[in-house]
Amino acid sequence: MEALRDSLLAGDERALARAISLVEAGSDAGQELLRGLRDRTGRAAVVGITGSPGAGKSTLTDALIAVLREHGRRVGVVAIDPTSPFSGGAILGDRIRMTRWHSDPGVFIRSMATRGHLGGLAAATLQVVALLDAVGFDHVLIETVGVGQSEVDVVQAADTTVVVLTPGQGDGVQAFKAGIMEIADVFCINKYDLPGADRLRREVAAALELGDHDAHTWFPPIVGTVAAKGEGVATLLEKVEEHLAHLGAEGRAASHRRRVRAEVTATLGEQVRRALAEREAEAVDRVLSGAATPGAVVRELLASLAAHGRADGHAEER
Ligand SMILES: Nc1nc2c(ncn2[C@@H]2O[C@H](COP(=O)(O)OP(=O)(O)OP(=O)(O)O)[C@@H](O)[C@H]2O)c(=O)[nH]1
Ligand SMILES: [Mg+2]
Repeated sequence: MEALRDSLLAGDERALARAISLVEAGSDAGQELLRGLRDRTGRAAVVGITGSPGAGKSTLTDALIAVLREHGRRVGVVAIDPTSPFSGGAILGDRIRMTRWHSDPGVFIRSMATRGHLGGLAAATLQVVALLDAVGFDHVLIETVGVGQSEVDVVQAADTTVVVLTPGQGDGVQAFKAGIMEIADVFCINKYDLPGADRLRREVAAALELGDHDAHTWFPPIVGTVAAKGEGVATLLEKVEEHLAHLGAEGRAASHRRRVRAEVTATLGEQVRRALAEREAEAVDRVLSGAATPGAVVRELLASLAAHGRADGHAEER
């Protein structure tokens, strides 16, 4: 582990790939490695990129990497592989597009499968972000599908959340419904080459005007992009940087703390969920027969969690 840590901090890419696999799997070794690196986290700008399936998030991420590389920034990307039926075919496209960065040591891209994490996807994602942060990536981009569809809440994970909308899909209206207006720090209207883009921009602007804001609140800017051609992407990055500057050191520290809190909460949820899964039938039987209340069943569950000392949530796997 010591050797792995040293190689990691020396910028060894293979060591990074190995460390990420350990962390992603939720292994004890990975957890311990990350613990020893925690004091190095909180420096990267963590940017969430969210939007409906097919909105162009991956294309945009790729274009953002290009601009960030022009500025000499090191970029880590964590993409949650969508397994939804809407976007099942996109993964291959992502892989092909992203391979152009393979030979660039300043870029590290990790696609997270939605299965196979002992501690759950949300915790694993946040931990991979923390690792990329610790080893010195300047920006860490998280790509996930929209709020409510994803197991990973980008709002809790990111310093800055970019919401990607596209014209002609009723996306504008959907965004208002899904409460997306509240989570966006920056709006990106992608596929600006398609009809209806201007109208969507006006709709979003009008909706934003309705909210209350004063001189101190951040007013989310709206940026039009054609990600497929890289158009507008430099402006999008400028707006992201402006938001990061608006947060300042204090806001960034708060957001770093929120990220760790989300990690702990996700781990808690996963452990309780697993413990319950094991004893669910028994618990339901006892409530059904009147032998116990749901509250009592949960208290017993938590007591047994504590008694088994499953501090890492996967003692049963060892
Ligand atoms: N016309 C147009 N098409 C675009 C633009 N940006 C991306 N696309 C296309 O939109 C499709 C989906 O792009 P992706 O980047 O895979 O979208 P995504 O949001 O990552 O999709 P999922 O990860 O499956 O949710 C691809 O065929 C892209 O080529 C754009 O600015 N204009
Ligand atoms: Mg994608």
